[in-house]
Amino acid sequence: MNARVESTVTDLRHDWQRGEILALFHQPFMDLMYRAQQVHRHYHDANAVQVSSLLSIKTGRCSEDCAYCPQSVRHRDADVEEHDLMPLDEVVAAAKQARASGATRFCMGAAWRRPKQRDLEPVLDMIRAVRELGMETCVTLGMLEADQVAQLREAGLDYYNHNLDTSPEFYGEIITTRTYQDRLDTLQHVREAGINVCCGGILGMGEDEDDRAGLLQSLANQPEHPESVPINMLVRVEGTPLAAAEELDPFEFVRTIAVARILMPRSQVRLSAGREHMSDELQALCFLAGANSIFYGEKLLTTPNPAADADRQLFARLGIHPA
Ligand code: SAM
Ligand code: DTB
Ligand code: SF4
Repeated sequence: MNARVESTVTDLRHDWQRGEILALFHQPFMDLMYRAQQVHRHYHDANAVQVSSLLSIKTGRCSEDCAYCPQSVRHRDADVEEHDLMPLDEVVAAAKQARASGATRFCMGAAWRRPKQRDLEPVLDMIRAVRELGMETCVTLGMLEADQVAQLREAGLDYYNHNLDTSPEFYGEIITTRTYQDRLDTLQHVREAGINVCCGGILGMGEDEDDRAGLLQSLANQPEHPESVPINMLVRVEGTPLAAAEELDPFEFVRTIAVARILMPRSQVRLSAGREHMSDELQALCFLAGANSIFYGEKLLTTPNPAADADRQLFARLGIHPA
């Protein structure tokens, strides 16, 4: 590797300017993919993809108004099977099934704005039980105070997922019930407690390229790069305000993954929601751009995901091994 390439792949920067990020987006596709691959191969096994599995442990009736989400209490026309917090034995059974199908991390999501103490306690038991199965644990429970984060840490939580979703400028078009700063505050509590941060966003919500660059800028310029960066393609759910959002050019999606890889070289970049509507070829381009993690299993939280069998076949065809 020549000296110039070496210096561009080894920098871990937290001072990215919007213009620099846009310049990456505007490179010819082949040049961008080449650079992303160089960075990717410097830090990661290019043929390994981490697999996580998701379970919605509490579904629906959330008091936030996220325009993309079928679980908001405001989106009554969205058809989700609402349920209160699941019993521990059902969660453990789902985690065992996920482990048997090859998942190494089990992510539990709850449709809360912020958990109450009586909500949190049973979740702590779930974290302990899933860890005992030898799996990594991740939860996404909404906003948290520092003392709640301490309890999660005590229970042995590995990752906390809390997304910035989009750029600071576009955010107000999508959510009005909490601010960008609220999210940054929760992320700070999580990071300060030493829990790995899983933080990303959603594309295809009507944002423009400047917003996609702004999302990546906010992610990369945090004091530390999130260990895991989920990039979701909007799942357009009937009954939500974004049900008829215009489809994003798939190459823009791939470009965003490539730029995320360049900005956050060490992070796991997850090709997250939206794979159900992606061809195998598009997913392969996402892996080539530097995505190295997926959600495995036929359901995300409330919407479908490709069957584990289909993913195993895709991995086999691409010579990818699960990590
Ligand atoms: N209530 C918690 C929160 O918002 O932090 C946790 C659960 S919430 C459903 C987790 C993430 O799922 C959201 O931050 C959002 O990025 C993603 N998400 C929700 N609905 C989606 C959709 N229709 N398409 C793509 N991603 C979605
Ligand atoms: C993330 O960024 N994507 C996942 C996970 N974190 C919790 C959730 C995707 C949800 C897609 C819509 C649904 O299934 O309800
Ligand atoms: Fe609630 Fe999370 Fe859905 Fe927003 S994304 S409405 S916070 S469950």
